[in-house]
Amino acid sequence: MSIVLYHHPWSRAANTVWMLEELEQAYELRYVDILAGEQSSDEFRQRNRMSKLPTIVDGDAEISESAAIGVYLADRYGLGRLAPALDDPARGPYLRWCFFAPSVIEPGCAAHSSGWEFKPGSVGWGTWENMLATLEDGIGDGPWLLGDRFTMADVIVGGTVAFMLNFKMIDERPAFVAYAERLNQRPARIRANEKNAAIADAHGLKQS
Ligand SMILES: N[C@@H](CCC(=O)N[C@@H](CS)C(=O)NCC(=O)O)C(=O)O
Repeated sequence: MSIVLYHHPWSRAANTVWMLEELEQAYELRYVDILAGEQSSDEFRQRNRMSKLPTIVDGDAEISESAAIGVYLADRYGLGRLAPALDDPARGPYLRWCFFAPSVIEPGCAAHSSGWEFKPGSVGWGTWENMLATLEDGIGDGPWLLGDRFTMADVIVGGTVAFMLNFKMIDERPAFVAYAERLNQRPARIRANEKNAAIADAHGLKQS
């Protein structure tokens, strides 16, 4: 039985397609028209009470939250390959980066672009400068967050960095741009981009 991904190409579910392509797992996409509000239907809310994409169903398991989906998929289908094994010393840094995207980069960028007022010591993402510098140090010369080893952390963090660069929500530091360019060359990302674009076309979606 293949994995079902509740999907819209203009959502974080587009990045979940990339995760599945990296893992070379069979999957099917179920289109949820988030522009028409289908994510708020009673049927979809049974799957994800937050009314948000992505959500996956894998046999009896239902998972939402993009980073959790990435960690789940890599452990289940890529342990020792896209996820360090449980007793591998790289496991800690790997998990740190997987959680850094949703808990530090995303709220940090939202706070910065929206001009929120907050005390950096009281929020999990701290200061804008420290968040950027930590990310820049983490990427370093790469090529990946764990050095030569590409992992699901790169799909999670890399997808977020690429999104933030695209929407000009993060500084165009050379390390970020070079990292996004390296990620763009991955065959799985290219395949995912093609699939997402084909679905957007099939549904008549046009970027304004
Ligand atoms: N924390 C969630 C956020 C998911 C999220 O915000 N999804 C957006 C699309 S990228 C969505 O479904 N929006 C529809 C809505 O809020 O009505 C995750 O990382 O999966």
